[in-house]
Amino acid sequence: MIDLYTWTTPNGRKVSIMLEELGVPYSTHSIDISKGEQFAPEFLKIAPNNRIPAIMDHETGISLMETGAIMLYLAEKYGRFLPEGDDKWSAIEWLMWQMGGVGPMFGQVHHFVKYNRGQSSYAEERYSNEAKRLYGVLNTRLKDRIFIAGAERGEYSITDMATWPWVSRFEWQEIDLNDYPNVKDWYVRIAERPAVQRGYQVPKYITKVPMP
Ligand SMILES: N[C@@H](CCC(=O)N[C@@H](CS)C(=O)NCC(=O)O)C(=O)O
Repeated sequence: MIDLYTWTTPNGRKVSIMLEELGVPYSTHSIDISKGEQFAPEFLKIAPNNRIPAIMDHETGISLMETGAIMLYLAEKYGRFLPEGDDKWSAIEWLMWQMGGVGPMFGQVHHFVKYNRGQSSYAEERYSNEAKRLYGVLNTRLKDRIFIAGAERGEYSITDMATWPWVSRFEWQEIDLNDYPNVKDWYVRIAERPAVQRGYQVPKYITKVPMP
């Protein structure tokens, strides 16, 4: 059994969506980051960076923080959602793009544009422009593909599951998905998956999956 420590955020949803896609049993533990629960000593034992999500796999005794590591671990353990051969590397390449680009930059847009508008016009402009650039990169990547990585037109992988929850906050980012039609099609394709709908509502229901 896997214990998932999470909250209703893009990083948390990456892992709950993957666990739902895998269809494996897991127990959810809410870590309410608005109440500072990410700093509790018990949580820090498995998540020393005091960020959600984290997992504890009681079958193997392995605990992990950092969504990139968690998703690669689950993909290897269950033999799913990571393409084989050379395509594995394009999946990892774009997973790292998400981890190093989309997550941190979109996160800053949420911080400065959604929650602290007016505090720093430089930061608002800098991170909004960076987010738009990243949407453009993804739109180009999806020009002839239905998923981000994988053979031919692509195959659904951890790379999509890692990126999609950040795009699901397009309204917070003041992004009109009609400006990025390939991203919009990809977003809707994934949003319609039942496992994604379920994983989005972990650890609790906040809103419906946003649709453009
Ligand atoms: N690189 C980390 C980022 C995790 C992260 O930033 N999580 C946020 C929620 S999306 C968090 O726990 N924030 C708590 C805080 O800022 O104190 C990962 O991919 O797991």
